[in-house]
Amino acid sequence: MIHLDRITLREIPLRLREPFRISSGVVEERRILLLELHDVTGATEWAECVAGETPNYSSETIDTAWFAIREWLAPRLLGKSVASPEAVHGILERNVCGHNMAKAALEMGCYAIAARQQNVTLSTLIGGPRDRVATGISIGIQKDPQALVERALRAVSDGYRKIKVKIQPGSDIEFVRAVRATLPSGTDMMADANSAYTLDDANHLVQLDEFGLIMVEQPLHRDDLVRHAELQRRMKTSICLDESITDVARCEDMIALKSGRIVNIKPGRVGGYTVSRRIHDLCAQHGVPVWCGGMLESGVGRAYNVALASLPNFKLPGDLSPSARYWERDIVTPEWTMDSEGMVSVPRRQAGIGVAVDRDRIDDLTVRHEELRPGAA
Ligand code: OSB
Ligand code: MG
Repeated sequence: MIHLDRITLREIPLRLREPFRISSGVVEERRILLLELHDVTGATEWAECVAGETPNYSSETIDTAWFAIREWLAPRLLGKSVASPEAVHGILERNVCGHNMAKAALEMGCYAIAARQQNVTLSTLIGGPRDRVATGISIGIQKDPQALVERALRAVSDGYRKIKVKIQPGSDIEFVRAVRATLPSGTDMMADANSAYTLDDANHLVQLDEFGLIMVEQPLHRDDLVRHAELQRRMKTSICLDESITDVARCEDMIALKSGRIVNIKPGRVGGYTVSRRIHDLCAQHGVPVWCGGMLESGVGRAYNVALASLPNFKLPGDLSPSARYWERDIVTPEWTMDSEGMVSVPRRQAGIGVAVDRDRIDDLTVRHEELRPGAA
């Protein structure tokens, strides 16, 4: 039983160690939205809303998420008894379109509260058997191929098991060619376009086939499942969908239409763990591998992604880089680390999200704060 009596929202700025550029924009400083959920039993847990600063990846931003949580979503949970975290998705979904990242933050927070109550870690609660998860890196668009090559070589020597490079028109074929020519042969590589192309670019994109990429992620617009299917027919390289897969039905459509062969699951994008697990199971039934994407989360959001990636059909390395790849200092203890084999350990000792959150540091960093209580909205 989950019965929340208080949810605290906070915004903290966290500067990235290096700017992260994708085809639709660049981020230098993340505005991290943290939630602290308080249950009447005394259980508390932290969650993170992964919405960005601007609506370039999805229509949500930290500010729309804050509003949606306060006005529409948190009031459905505060002061109410909910039988299990599995029930939360339906409660938040009813008559509220979209706002998946806002919904996910609350919903996943409820899973963590349930884990606390049962004195288990998140991964145990959701049935993830793995003790370590394989990790890849997502490298932003660089100024020239040489800069990208240097960055990718460093990542391989750090131990990353998959090298993903961001591409856009003008920074694509020659960039990938340079990296492929330099990395040890057999290194798993992929490219992510974040919807930068149209079907008119099909002949151009087919040039990627010569590099043996394990996949090309989201080449076309998020709504273009039919056009992705046409592109997939023309390309040897497997298409992986990210932005397009916002719920189970979109994933069923991808499979039926053959719009792609691999799915990037980001729990924030699909509204939380319940839908993530359904997509995971659906893909498993159809032999479609999935992997866990990232949204430049702090160590709090990372905990949820790592636990999710401990499920068995997460067959490919996730964008689950350790804390030091993003931040001078993370907000959790211990910080997330990766071993020389490119593996991140799934926490098994501490109940809930499995890492301690540095409250004093968060207090120092907080630039915006709001307490939500039952009946207040
Ligand atoms: O498309 O996967 C993406 C970051 C922000 C928005 C979209 C994406 C990304 C990443 C970052 O690739 C992955 C990470 O968190 O390391
Ligand atoms: Mg992506």
